[in-house]
Amino acid sequence: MPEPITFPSDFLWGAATSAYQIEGAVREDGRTPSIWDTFSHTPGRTAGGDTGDIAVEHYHRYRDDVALMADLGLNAYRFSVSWSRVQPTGRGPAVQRGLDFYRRLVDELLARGIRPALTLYHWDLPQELEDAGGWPVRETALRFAEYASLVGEALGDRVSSWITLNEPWCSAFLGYGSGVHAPGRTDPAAALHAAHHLNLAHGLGAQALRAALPARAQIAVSLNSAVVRAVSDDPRDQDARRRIDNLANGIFHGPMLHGAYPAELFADTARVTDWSCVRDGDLAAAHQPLDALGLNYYTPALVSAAPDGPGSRRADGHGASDHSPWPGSDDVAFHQTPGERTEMGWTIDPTGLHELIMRYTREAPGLPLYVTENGAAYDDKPDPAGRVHDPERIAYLHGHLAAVRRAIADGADVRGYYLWSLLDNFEWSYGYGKRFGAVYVDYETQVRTPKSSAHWYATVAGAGELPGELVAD
Ligand code: GBH
Repeated sequence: MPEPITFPSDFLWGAATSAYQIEGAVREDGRTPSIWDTFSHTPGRTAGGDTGDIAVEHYHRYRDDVALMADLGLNAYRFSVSWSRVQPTGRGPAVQRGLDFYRRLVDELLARGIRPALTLYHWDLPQELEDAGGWPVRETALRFAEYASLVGEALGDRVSSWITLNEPWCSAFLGYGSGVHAPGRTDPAAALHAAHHLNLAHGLGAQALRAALPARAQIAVSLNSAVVRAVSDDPRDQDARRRIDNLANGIFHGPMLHGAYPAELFADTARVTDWSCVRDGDLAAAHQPLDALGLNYYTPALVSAAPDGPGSRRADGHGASDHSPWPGSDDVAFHQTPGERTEMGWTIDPTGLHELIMRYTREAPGLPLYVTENGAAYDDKPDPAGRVHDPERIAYLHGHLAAVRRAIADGADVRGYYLWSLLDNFEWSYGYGKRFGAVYVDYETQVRTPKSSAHWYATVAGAGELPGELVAD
């Protein structure tokens, strides 16, 4: 047997969720619709017309869910706040009942020794703000800063890890570019403007949090942080790689970490927008000191120059849309990375996670890193005895945690790992058909059953080490 792979003793072993994917209770205690309520209720937008109306009823079952986390030995939990639950119109004073829910949740976590990490924005913009223009308009960034300050004031005494935005790439480019996410718009210029205003929102939000929170609080952002590879060394393929990398990574980490967009981005997208939305001082505002960086990783991307010119792109794993989420990149083709895939069709490649962590170790020297999401969807089903065996997920987690440990050995400062996801939940445009949970949810009864991967993860978290080799369950 190879030696077990030991992690630092203060490593955080967590799981992650987001508000719209688990809470349900969408009309309770003053909550108003977000863009995801509107989108999921629009025919044809989600698989089977699924919505988050009920989801996994976490709003009412949060106590049991926290108890479940404690049973699994987790010492960290990343969740998001529903903006329209605490500030229904996206403006003005907070709704106490909304804030009280998160206060109760956090108190429950703290009582069980689980460290909360709070994400302010995981894609659920209050519909009223979308009606006023959404992320493509500047005002939304200012509203986000106000919201950040309300939540910071209310929960700063008990939450010490804060994340401004989750995966702004998805908000901008899936929401306003390909339209497979809410609000479902397909306007490449709007998508780029949304990206800029998300950068601004992050910076203004971080400033607002800094003012509202005690000094010990940690402020971070969770980026998609894609791993983009080219099919060959051919300069045309390398150029395609560089452009997609800038649209996936540099467009956000440039302003947030370095106070500047990648120089070539403006030229690469000149046919789409003149970038007049960028005003003096915006990049300085986006560039706020951070205490940590969150990386979400699922699968690498593989690109080439389109062999037959613009229009010959292939599907890139973001659901069916005739519209590209990559503005100005019609001459880039996306390829399937070879290898085994999960139920999402995403290739399993732990080397991508190692590569990503090492890249951000160079990009942001000295900044502690967290893997704020990583996980896999499989077609899980209970056996006749009611147990759920998911050896594929165990293998996925083992491979990716081993990659994290290799990165630590190579000098990366990774402080924790949040498995996506604690529970099976509403997988956005895929609805309830794709199960990412370590815990199985029966959507008829809402009964939770930890899968074998949950038991495996509990053992790993408890020991602080990975078995040296995978033993089939
Ligand atoms: C995350 O999004 C979300 O934060 C979470 O809410 C969601 O449930 C979870 O993942 C599972 O989907 O274009 O070739 O680079 C992940 C969205 C999926 C976007 C992988 C980038 C890479 C394919 N990401 N995708 S590529």
